[in-house]
Amino acid sequence: MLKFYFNPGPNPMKVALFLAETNLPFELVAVDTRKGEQHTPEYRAINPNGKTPAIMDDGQRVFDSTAILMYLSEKSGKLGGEPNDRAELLSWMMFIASGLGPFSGQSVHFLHKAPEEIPYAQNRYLRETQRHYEVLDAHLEGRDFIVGNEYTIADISAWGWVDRSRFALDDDELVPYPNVKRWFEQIDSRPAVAKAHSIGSKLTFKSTMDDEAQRALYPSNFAKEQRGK
Ligand SMILES: N[C@@H](CCC(=O)N[C@@H](CS)C(=O)NCC(=O)O)C(=O)O
Repeated sequence: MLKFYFNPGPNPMKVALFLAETNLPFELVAVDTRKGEQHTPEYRAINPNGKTPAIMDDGQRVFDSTAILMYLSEKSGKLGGEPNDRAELLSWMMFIASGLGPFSGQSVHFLHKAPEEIPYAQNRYLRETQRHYEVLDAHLEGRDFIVGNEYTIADISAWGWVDRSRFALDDDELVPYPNVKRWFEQIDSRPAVAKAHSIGSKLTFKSTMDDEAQRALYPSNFAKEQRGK
C-alpha cells in the first residue's frame, strides 16, 4: 500500500487533499520535523532533500509535493484536467512550485520565524509573495478553476499555500485579491478539505521550538560544527 510521509505543513497538506479527493488507500507515516526525523538516513533514502512530503508506492519513491501530485494524478487518471489543457497545467504547477510556494515560505520565515528582524528580507519576500498573488488574482478573473473548466491538481497545489496566506501576507490577507479569495472559499468548502485536515489528527507532533527543533529546521542559523543531524 502507498505510504504517505506526512507532517501538517502546507506542502504535505496538498498531498493529503489529493488523497482525500480520490479515496486512494494509503498508510500514514508521521515525520516529526521539529525532532529532526526528516534528516535520518532511513528518511533521506526516501527523500534525499530531507523535507516532507514523500511517498513510497510499491517500492517507488516520489518526493516533492509537485512531483507527488503529478505522479498520483497520472497514475490514477484523476484531477489532471483535459489533455488540451496540459500545457496550462504544467505552467501553473511550476508557477506554484517555484514561485508562489517558495516565496510564501520565505515570507513566513522572515516575518515570523527569523531570529532577527531584517527589514530588507521582510520587504523582498512579502512583496514577491504579493506579486505572485497578483498574478494568480488576474488569472482567476472570471474563472472558477486555475486550469480549464475543472478542478485539478493545480487548484490542490495552490490551496496548500493559500490556506496559510495569513502567515505569508500582511494584515489585509486575501482582501486585495478578490478573485483568489472567491476561488479559495469555493475550494476550501469542498468536503475533501475537511477530510484532508483530519488526516493527521490522530498523530502528535512536537510543538515546542526548542534547541533541537531550531537545529532541525534552521541548520543555517548554527555554525557548521554545531548543526543538528
Ligand atoms: N519543494 C518541497 C518543499 C517541502 C518543504 O519545505 N516541506 C516542509 C513542510 S511544508 C518541511 O518538510 N520542512 C522541514 C525542514 O525544512 O526541515 C515540496 O513541495 O515538497
